[in-house]
Order: sequence, then C-alpha cells, then structure tokens
Amino acid sequence: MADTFETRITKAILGAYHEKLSRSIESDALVVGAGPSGLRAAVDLATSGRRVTLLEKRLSPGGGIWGGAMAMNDVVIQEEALSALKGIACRSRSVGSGLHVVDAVELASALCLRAVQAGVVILNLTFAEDLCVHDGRVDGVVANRTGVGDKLPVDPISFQARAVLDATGHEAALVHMLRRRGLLEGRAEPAGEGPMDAVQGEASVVEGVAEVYPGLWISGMCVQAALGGPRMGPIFGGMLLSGRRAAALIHRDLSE
Ligand code: 48F
Repeated sequence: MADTFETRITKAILGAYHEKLSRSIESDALVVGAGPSGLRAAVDLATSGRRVTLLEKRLSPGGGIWGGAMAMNDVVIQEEALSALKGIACRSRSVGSGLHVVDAVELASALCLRAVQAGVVILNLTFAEDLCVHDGRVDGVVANRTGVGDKLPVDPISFQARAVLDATGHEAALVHMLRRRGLLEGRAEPAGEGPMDAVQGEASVVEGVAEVYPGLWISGMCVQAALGGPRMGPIFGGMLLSGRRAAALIHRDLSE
C-alpha cells in the first residue's frame, strides 16, 4: 500500500521528534524552565559545546519575557548588563539614564532561535514532576506531558543529566521537590522575600546562583524564591546574567 501524503507528513513528524527525544534522554546539562535565565543558560552551555536539554511546561518558551511588565511587552536592561545580550542577535536601544529597551518579542524569539541553532533540544509542553537522586546526587529529571501527566494517571519518563538547573522562576519547582523531603536542610534555607529593591534584587539573582544540592543548580527568579531576597524590579538584565553565571559555573564544574 503506497503512503498517502498525510501518512508521509505523520512519518516525518514522528521521525524528527523521535530523533530529538532520543538525543535529550542523556545530556550534560538539563535546564528546567525556558524563561530568560534558563534560555540564556542553555544558549551559553550549548555554545560551550555541552549537550543541553531544556524542558518547558508551557506551549511557548520565553517565560516572563512575553509579558514585559504589566503586560507592556518591552523589556528594560541596565547598561552594565548589556553583555547579557551577547551572541543572540537581539537589538536594544538606549533610552538614557543608563537604561536600554529591548522589544520583548524580539528578545524571547532571539533566545529561542539561538538556543535551537546552538543545538539545545527544547521540549515544550513537558513538565518536571520529580527528580532522580542516586548516591546523594541529582542526576536526572522525571517529566511528563503537560495536560496529560498532570490530569491523568499516566506514568512519566526520566531524563538523565550530569547537571540539572532549576530555572522555573517563582515556582522553584525542583528546589521544592528536595525541600519537602528534607533533603535541603542545612544547605539552602528559605529566608523569605523582602520589599522591592531593584538594585539589590538585580545583584542578588546573579550572586545567588549556586549548586544547592550535588547536581542541582539554581538561577534567575528561582534564586529569590528558593533562598529569599528583595523583591525584583521589572528589569531583566539580572535574569539574563544569572543564566550566564549558572552556565559558566556548570560548564566549569563539568570540566573538573
Ligand atoms: O518565570 P520565568 O520567566 O523565570 P526566570 O527565567 O525569569 C523571571 C522573569 O521572567 C520575571 C522577572 C523579571 O525581573 O522577575 O519574572 O527566572 O520562567 C520560568 C519558566 O519555567 C517554567 C514556566 O512555565 C516558565 O516558562 N516552569 C515552571 N515550572 C516548571 C516549568 C516545571 N515544573 N517544568 C517545566 N517548566
């Protein structure tokens, strides 16, 4: 029986997705959450030659970028954080006072495009529901299909990685998976969120990047959610730089 046009389309999708999924089962670094920090970290790790998988529970990667601030889709980046745009072909324009503006759609698109072209496997509609821990080290993520695994009794699959980055923003999803089991006691204690302080907030999401448990790293808003700190201002330089720092530290750790 000859294939119909429709069957050939279906086979093309299955073949391509099977190849992508096979590549993602074992990675050097697995990033969970495709917001600014996770995407930026994934781009840098892949550019450094690492095999990177990025899981995003929503349909569209980009996290909080799309909404800018109060749904105004322009993003502000401070002068000293402009290096955060390095290598992603995203335009910015100075608006004075040491601030630059980037179109949110351009930033999200540029990060996604650069990530995919650098070799990152992005699996959207895929959420992390648990972690794999062996011999006191996080070495994988248990994941399921959004809209399926969170609604129906369907088993997940697991993705193995030498390093896992929690870039799930406010949810700090992976951190909470360890915390509720008491595995972070004495390692990463929550300190709560203070009132808004944009200067301190920008600094602390970068300085707070850390390996909170062997194999599990945190970046971006997850740093504040997991460890506490001032409430962030509606500015994105720190998020991108936080992803860059996480990538650099993970890359160095994997090289040792
Ligand atoms: O929230 P998000 O953009 O985090 P971020 O990279 O950046 C924060 C800024 O957007 C903004 C800000 C600016 O000052 O403060 O809030 O730290 O992106 C987090 C992504 O993680 C996904 C979620 O859908 C979002 O796209 N995510 C959350 N939980 C899971 C997840 C999960 N369990 N599995 C997969 N993806």
